[in-house]
Amino acid sequence: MIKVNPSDILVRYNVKIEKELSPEEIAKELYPQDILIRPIVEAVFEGDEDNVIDALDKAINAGRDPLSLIDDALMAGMSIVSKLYEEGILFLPDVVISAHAMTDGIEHCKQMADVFPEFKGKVVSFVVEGDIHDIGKKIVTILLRANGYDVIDLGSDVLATEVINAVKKESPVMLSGTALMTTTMYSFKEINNMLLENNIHIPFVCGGGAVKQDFVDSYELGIYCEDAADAPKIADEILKGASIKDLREKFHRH
Ligand code: B12
Repeated sequence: MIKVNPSDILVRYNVKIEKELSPEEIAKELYPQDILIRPIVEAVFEGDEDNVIDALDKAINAGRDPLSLIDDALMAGMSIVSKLYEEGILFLPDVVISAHAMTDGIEHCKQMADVFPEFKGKVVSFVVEGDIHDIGKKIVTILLRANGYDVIDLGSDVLATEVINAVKKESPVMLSGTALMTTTMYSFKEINNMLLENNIHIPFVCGGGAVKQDFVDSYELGIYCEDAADAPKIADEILKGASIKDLREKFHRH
């Protein structure tokens, strides 16, 4: 009987045995190298609230600014989750778990940040009717509060009439709206029209995943904004007297 050495066969036919990578292994490739940021990103990916808080504390104790950790670490973790979800590698329950861990982390960063005691002005923030995606709105709210604004946060899935009532009651310097879905963002137009019917002409800053500048440009009070960090900058410009036209000039992409 002929003796066959299996490894010779593999060499001869150049067989490459491929192993499918797990979501954790794929994510590891995407984690940042910074030794303080990496554990936060990893904990958000794993959806482990306790580890998120522990890792945030380590970074804060080492001198990192709690508010910049929202963008640099918590958002970075959620971006990896979003990417793998869109590629079909993760599923909705994974996203929910990570979103909760991220939300806890945002709250913790908010508590750890030095928030200004005096208010510069009021802002009303909300997520449109039918939409429960509230992570971006939470970031906008925290950054505005950290920059000295009194934010009336109406929450998510807010009816247009509730928004109008809050604006009438609070007289904010600006209205901040978030929509993450192409089906829900039309609420912005409805709110714009209701504000005009009530003769209210405040800047209505609109953002969130689904929203595009062309769309926001199509209604009178709209100012498009992609980055939460621009919200306090816009509010500061409004306090200096900038008009909606000025704000579009300054913050829209040309
Ligand atoms: C997390 C998530 C969820 C979580 C939400 C948890 C939560 N509490 O928010 C859960 C799992 C619950 C969820 C549910 C659903 N989701 Co979802 N979800 C996502 C996901 C993966 C990430 C969204 C997110 O949080 N991004 C991070 C935040 C920080 O981004 P952001 O809100 O855009 O905010 C940033 C900027 O836009 C800006 N910003 C936001 N608002 C404002 C406002 C102002 C004034 C300014 C200046 C800036 C600003 O600031 C932020 C940072 O700079 C996206 C995919 C994606 N890649 O976006 C899908 C996605 C948004 N979901 C989607 C869908 C379809 C759903 C469901 C219908 C799924 C289902 N079949 O049930 C439900 C919707 C339920 C509902 N009625 O709302 C779709 C929407 C498709 C579309 N274009 O219409 C997406 C795009 C996924 C996809 N590709 O299909 N989802």
